[in-house]
Amino acid sequence: MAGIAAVVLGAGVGELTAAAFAPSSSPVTVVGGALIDVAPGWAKETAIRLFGAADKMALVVGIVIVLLAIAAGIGILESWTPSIGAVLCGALGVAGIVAAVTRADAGGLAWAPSAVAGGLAAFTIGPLVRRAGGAMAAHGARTAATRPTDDRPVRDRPAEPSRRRFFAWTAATALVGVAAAAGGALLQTGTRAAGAARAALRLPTPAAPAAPIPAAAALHIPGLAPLITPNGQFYRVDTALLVPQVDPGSWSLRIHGMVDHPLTLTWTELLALPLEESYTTLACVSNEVGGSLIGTAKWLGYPIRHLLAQARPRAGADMVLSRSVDGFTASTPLEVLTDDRHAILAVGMNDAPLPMVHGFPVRMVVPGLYGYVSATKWVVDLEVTRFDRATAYWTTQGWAPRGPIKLESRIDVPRTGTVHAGESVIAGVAWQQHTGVAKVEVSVDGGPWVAAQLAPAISADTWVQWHLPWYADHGDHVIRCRATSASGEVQTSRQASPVPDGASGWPETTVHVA
Ligand SMILES: Nc1nc2c(c(=O)[nH]1)N[C@H]1C(S)=C(S)[C@@H](COP(=O)(O)O)O[C@H]1N2
Ligand SMILES: [Mo]
Repeated sequence: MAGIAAVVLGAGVGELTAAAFAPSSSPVTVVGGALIDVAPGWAKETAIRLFGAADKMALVVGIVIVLLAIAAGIGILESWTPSIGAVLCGALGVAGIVAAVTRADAGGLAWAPSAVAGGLAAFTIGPLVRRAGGAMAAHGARTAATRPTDDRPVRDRPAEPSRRRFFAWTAATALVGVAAAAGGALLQTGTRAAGAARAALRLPTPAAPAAPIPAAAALHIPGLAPLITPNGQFYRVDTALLVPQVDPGSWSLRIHGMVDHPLTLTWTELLALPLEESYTTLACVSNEVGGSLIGTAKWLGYPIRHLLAQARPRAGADMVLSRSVDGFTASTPLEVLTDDRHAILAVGMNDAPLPMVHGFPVRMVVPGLYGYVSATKWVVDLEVTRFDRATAYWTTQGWAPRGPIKLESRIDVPRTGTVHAGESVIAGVAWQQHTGVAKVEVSVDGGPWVAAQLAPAISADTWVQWHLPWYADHGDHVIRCRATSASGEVQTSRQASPVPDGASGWPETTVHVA
């Protein structure tokens, strides 16, 4: 208990120190961030699959549990060998400092929170454990004193005050730690300039508004994913344990590397440019067949090709390495950013400023590529380079350096489970961004492929909805679907898992009709 109390005090005050002086360097956050970076790709995939959007919370809870277990162990060691506790707490602090200063967004005071945490725990653990020792010795004396030979009443022994004092000190120590951590959390939310700036932000009216969506594009079938994904429901995938807080006032984007005219763009300059609206469906390479790591939004932004034209890439360059404020990188083929598609620096998502978790104030959106090679959030740097010279974050983990989105489809209705017999409907979505979908077919119980009715697409850069009336007969049924792209490719039945370049295979739903 003494070990846990000392470490809780240190960690709590460390979190508070971070909130006040180095918001991106809280001890738990930097350790978590370092773990995310060193964890093998399969571990990250498993975490995303198991916990989904709660993966970060799960990691924090895991770190806290492991830390408390270590703290208890240190307390026990200290009771055997005095002073070893201080050394071990100091070592924990040093581990935190190393994690903090090696983070990409480490500031000058990055070392401070973990130094405070380790130092405080190291100073507290010895005295606390000695109190525990005193309490235990007194308890031992009391136990001995209750033997029949001792006829004094138990309450007269000096044991109780010393035990009670130990518990009081331990509880008080831990409580101060918890209060400090809570105060830190409050401070973090209260002083976030980025959040305040976002709340006050009015996006400029688009110079080129998106064409209206064809009325028939949205099918409004219960259970079918909405054509436009509301921001609050949009999937989130990133390596950021703490959502980066980028104040637009201090944001700038550097374009450099193999270019004739390196340039820097500020927030005010970006907002003054003629911004364009476009609908693009974003998809994650980790999306399993039938999975939900995909969504469509109306984005507001400025075409990256215009900025690259100004910077003038040199001959031989074939890639743009985009970098986020927290160090994440993505490798996007240069030709994709210079052709005429809506590859943009986005500032708006569905008529609102980008939500914090989706990259406020500026992110990239590139139709046709998976997010890990194109959709850098909190983007601050574009380096024009070559695929044989630079390697992006996920490519170092074994994912493909280029990630064109595979032709895919999904059955949303009916869900796996029980369906009522009679007139029914099969419906879903299909996508191959920047190529478009020409046909979706459905096969029930391995029977012939039947063409579904395809709703009009918003554009080739978005998913399309489809549906097929179905008379559901009693019994068990297997429903499959497959799409054909606008260029004539038929969605492959070959099942592939997401690593290294995206899942493939026909989606399948099994229903029991009753
Ligand atoms: N800075 C940063 N940007 C990032 C990532 C990240 O980890 N860090 N993940 C990418 C991946 S893998 C995907 S699929 C998309 C997801 O974007 P969303 O969270 O807005 O849906 O963001 C991309 N941009
Ligand atoms: Mo992703």
